[in-house]
Amino acid sequence: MKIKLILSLLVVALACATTSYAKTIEVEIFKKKYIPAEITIAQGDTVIWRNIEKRQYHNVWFKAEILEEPDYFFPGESYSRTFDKLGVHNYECGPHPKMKGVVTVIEQ
Ligand SMILES: [Cu+2]
Repeated sequence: MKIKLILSLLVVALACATTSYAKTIEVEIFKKKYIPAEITIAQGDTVIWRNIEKRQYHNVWFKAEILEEPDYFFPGESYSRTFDKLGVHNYECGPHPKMKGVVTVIEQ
């Protein structure tokens, strides 16, 4: 009985040690800048962009991948995307094309 319990605990411990969990990475938007503008994440991670401006709206537009411009989001609001495709994903802000960012997705 005791050995069975110890064995099952070992199995659980091993499973925890070998599983890598997807993370959520935060990018702030302030004074018409993505902060940080360049991030590197692992496949399956999610990026959440938080608008912390006083009154300016923005969006996050992966122009090469998504043809239609996404909705704007306002101070206090956020936008998120989960990345499954490896590689370099460039984005910009629709209403402020000088605002640019890069999400590089690497293998876990
Ligand atoms: Cu903007």
